[in-house]
Amino acid sequence: MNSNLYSALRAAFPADLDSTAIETADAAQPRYYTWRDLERGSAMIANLLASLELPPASRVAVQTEKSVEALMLYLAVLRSGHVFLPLNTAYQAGEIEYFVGNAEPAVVVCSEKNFGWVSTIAFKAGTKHVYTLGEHGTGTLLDRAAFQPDQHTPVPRAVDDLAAILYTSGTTGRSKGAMLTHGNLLSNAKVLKDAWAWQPGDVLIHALPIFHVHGLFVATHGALLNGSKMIWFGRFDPRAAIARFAEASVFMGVPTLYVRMLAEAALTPQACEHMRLFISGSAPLLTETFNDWRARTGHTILERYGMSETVMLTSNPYRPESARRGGTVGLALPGVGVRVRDDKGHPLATGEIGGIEVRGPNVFKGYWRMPEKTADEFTTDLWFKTGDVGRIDADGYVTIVGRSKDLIISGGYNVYPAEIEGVINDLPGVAESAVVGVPHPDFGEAVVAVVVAKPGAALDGREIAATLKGRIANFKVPKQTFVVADLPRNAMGKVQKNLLREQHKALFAA
Ligand code: MCA
Ligand code: AMP
Repeated sequence: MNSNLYSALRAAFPADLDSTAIETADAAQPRYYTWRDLERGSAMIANLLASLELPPASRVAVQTEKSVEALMLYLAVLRSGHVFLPLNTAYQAGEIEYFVGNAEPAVVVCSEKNFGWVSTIAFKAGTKHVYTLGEHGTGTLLDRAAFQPDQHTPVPRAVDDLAAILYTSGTTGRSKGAMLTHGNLLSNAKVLKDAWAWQPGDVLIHALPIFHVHGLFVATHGALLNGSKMIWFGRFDPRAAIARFAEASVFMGVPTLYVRMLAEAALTPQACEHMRLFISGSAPLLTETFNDWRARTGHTILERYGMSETVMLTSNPYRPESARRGGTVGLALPGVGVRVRDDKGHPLATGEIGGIEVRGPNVFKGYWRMPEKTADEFTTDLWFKTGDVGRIDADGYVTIVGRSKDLIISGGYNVYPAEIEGVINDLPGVAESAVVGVPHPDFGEAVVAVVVAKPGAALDGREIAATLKGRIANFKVPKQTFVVADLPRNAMGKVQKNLLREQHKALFAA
């Protein structure tokens, strides 16, 4: 049986292939892509990939601006049976060097402006093919694909075959590539189609980046598997998004998007009249935002919970709307097991707080070329340890109360303090550092660094941040950097990050 995810998505395309699948929203002149365009465009790229005669399951690493053509490239990689490796556009050379070195992609696709440095890194790592893809469909990828036939039969794939690798840092150290299979992605997309009651005529406003689970899988699979049109924003603009609510029915966002839309006077019940469903995830939605949204629009945001390793694992109910509980991430999705255990692996009673664990067809296959790390993250009875801490109440609602992993989530992007501390500690004159997350009215949490200078060295917080900008993705750069005489430590000598968080908690108070 062919379990290629593309085949399942293709089977859901509407009968009228000349109807609009995607309308772009941020340029003055919208562009319209039909379902046939998606089918033909992805076929041509898939044929280009086939012409390269790559070994099966080759990695195709992609760091490009958001565009419909970039989505076609994703679909083409699925069709061709290779493995899609999306990379955040904010990543700098050092980060890309690590991902490319680790994943050894056969093909790298980058934006035209980055071709010089990305191709240098890729060729050094042994990649044979580097193409460019610009925001408006320019670049060598489509130039070459233009000569390819526009018919392509998806390569048969088994449920367990890899479809994508998503890099995520997990608990410690360098990023690990979470290997997701065609079966993981399709089972989750089908479960969400039912759970969120996707229906004929639904239109999705797509305003998230397409290099992470939320925008790439949850949003696009949802629309494609329902044959639903997408209104496609390359960049999120709160006012422009609200202006399109009148033609749409579903919106998905990280909490920051909701906070930014709440600041717009145009957000009224009338503006939302046509909308059916607002979904939030990737970071905790403050109860305040949940309540404000209901008061302003009459709609109750449906919050769900997911991870790169597990796609979606819980969701608040679709119906009745009154069953969507603010501050909770809802119930385990059908077919997904969610449990809470203490740190010795003992089961906990209802309502008790412990580590959240998950199993099901959504759970990834393991970390790319890291069998020991993979084994560490699973229990002996093969449940995946999420690193999130929470409780499950008597009705099955899951509440996340914290994280055992040292992770900051800023505007929906994950930042691992250990990684930032490592980069800061390597700067001249730095003795040591501690990186923490503190509340931020826009990003939810903001990255703050506290740095100790070596004896005799003079350091400046702003200069440190400026240096970091060239080395790590912008969203990881501390919004504030303090230089201090020493870090607070406990009797064991461990840095007391809780004291730093407490000390700086009002830094960005609204
Ligand atoms: C941009 N900046 C940020 C962030 N985004 N800083 C911290 N956190 C961020 N998330 C930087 C910019 O580089 C800039 O720096 C400054 O902050 C202000 O930028 P601004 O123009 O406000 O940013 P923006 O371009 O409007 O982007 C904000 C954003 C974006 C729209 C909220 O971050 C975003 O699209 N977030 C969504 C992320 C996402 O899709 N996550 C899903 C992960 P400077 O001024 O120095 O240049 S998937 C996942 O988590 C799981 C599986 C799940 O459950 O979904
Ligand atoms: P990622 O590594 O990008 O897959 O991020 C996964 C992490 O995001 C999870 O382990 C959670 O800590 C967090 N997360 C996702 N959705 C939610 C949510 N609705 N509420 C709180 N945290 C969330």
